Amino acid sequence: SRSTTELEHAAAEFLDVFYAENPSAGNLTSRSLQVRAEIYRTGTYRHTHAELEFGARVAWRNSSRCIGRLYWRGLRVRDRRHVRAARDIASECFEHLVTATGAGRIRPIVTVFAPDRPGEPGPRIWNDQLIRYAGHRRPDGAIVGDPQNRALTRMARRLGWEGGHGTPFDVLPLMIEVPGEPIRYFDVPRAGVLEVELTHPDFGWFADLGLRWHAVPAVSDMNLEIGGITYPAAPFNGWYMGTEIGARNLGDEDRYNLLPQVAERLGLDTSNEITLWRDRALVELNVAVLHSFEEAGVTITDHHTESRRFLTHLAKEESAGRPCPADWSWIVPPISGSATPVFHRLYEELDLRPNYVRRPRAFR
Ligand code: HEM
Ligand code: NRG
Repeated sequence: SRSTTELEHAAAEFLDVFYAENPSAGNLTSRSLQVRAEIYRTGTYRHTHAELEFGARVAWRNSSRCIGRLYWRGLRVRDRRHVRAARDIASECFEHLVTATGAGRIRPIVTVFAPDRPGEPGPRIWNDQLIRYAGHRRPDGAIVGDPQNRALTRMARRLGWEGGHGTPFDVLPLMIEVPGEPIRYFDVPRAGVLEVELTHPDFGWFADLGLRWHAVPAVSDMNLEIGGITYPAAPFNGWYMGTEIGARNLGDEDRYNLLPQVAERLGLDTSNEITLWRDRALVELNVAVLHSFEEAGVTITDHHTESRRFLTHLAKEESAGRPCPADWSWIVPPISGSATPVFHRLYEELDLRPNYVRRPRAFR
């Protein structure tokens, strides 16, 4: 059938890359024949552990929106394809968080659960990250918490979740769908959620804002695609770049929207744009994030360092004779873009495989 032919092509293309980059792995021809036979017989094929590990790493290498790719070879791959029950998937996700957190020395990890097979979809995690803060709607219509997670919060409530204390930083439960079963939710144990309380090196009042953020960003709503096989549950994490928290999560108007409050505490004139109060508040928020993570001994990177590392990565990929696709609009940091070297050049835009591919939201 057409889809079998497409799978054969995608598998062949992946195996070519795998054997080209792993000369000691053995013989391309015999593995290719074996895979083709397996596809004829079963409509799919099973990656070896080495193929899965390499595929997950190259998927990171090919993630054109990621500035953090210099260390792609260091990704730790947890092969959990055999784990099927929702409760066990949840436990593995929690163990992923604990291991990745490493008491603050964060390690990049991906946990790979069962792939989609013909007539037998794999499991799905509904949360877009393993750790997400609830967005509660107050009676007066205001949102307490992260407005971005309103729909996810509603979803959790609909499933029967009664947790949360109505604070701005209530961690949502993990929602897991195993095909053929109703979706279930599982509270994330405290041990899996390291958080950093935000203080500012120069302003004592900053702590009174009561801000915090979690240490580990663990993206869980992207399909890992390797050689034509789709792994719908493959949560991955690295560490944060400060701007993700300080500029976007805390600063965006449709997120925590903190610029007006911070500007007011700084004593800035917010009645006139030419005072650049937004920009000054943004910088101080970002100083607070980097300072607080550093003090707490939690791995984080700043956008200047990370931009330079990314250019090192580009140079390394070039000398390896590989294209390195990058999306300028995601690579350039959301503050001080032109003060970083990644701003001053253009990039190849290619949609390569293996890759992590965002899947459309299943709920609203
Ligand atoms: C996106 C940094 C590790 C895959 C991003 C973004 C940043 C970033 C700043 C843009 C996010 C945004 O604007 O919302 C880093 C850093 C890492 C790291 C500092 C430290 C090790 C990883 C790992 C993977 C990965 C381990 C996968 C194995 C991706 C993908 C995106 C992305 C797929 C695009 C996400 C999307 O489309 O929403 N990364 N990253 N990154 N990163 Fe990384
Ligand atoms: N901006 C999102 C996280 C997206 C991915 N960023 C990373 N990935 N650093 C946020 O939560 O702010 N990573 O795998 O490290």
